[in-house]
Amino acid sequence: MEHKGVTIWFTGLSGAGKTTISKQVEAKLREQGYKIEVLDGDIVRTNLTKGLGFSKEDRDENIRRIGFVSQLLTRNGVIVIVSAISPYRAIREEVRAKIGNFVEVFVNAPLAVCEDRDVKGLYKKARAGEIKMFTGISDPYEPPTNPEIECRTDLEELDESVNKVLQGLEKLGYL
Ligand code: GGZ
Repeated sequence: MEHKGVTIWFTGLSGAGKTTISKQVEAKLREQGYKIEVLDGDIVRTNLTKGLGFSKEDRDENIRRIGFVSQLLTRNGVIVIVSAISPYRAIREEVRAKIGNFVEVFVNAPLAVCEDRDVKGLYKKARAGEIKMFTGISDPYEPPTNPEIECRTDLEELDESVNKVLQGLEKLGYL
């Protein structure tokens, strides 16, 4: 029998660890033979949502398109891993309602920690005003009120966060 599809939606600030955790989750699930697709904001913005910027309107459009593709894949039994800041609660809820089999993972690290990591140097640029509308600095981030899973990447090891996601999926009946 075909496996039940699900969208695992990682939301959180830039540098919180969404991509890092999702890559590990992807690898573990692939090892176990699941069909997986990954939609990472960073990459999707070079094709599916190319040309969109970071205004509220454009971010919502970005999320809507990612959500649409996730919906198609999910209903065909794929495990979809989305990794996008997705800063607005309302659009996350809209996408959740459309997809149905939806697991929200809040990748939570305090802004100060993300800024301190500054892996890509974007926070520095945002502070200098070189990047406008940067999430957490000059643009809002609305944390989930009731995520299925929360990873505190400032307090947990990567393995712990990854296990939390896998165990959460199992508990919810998706694995
Ligand atoms: C936030 C920005 C911005 C602004 C460029 N605000 O951590 P990254 O670098 O590699 O991933 C971030 C990515 C954000 O794209 P998303 O599709 O995830 O955003 S959203 O869900 O809000 O549509 C970041 C980089 O692009 N980036 N400018 N102004 N992040």
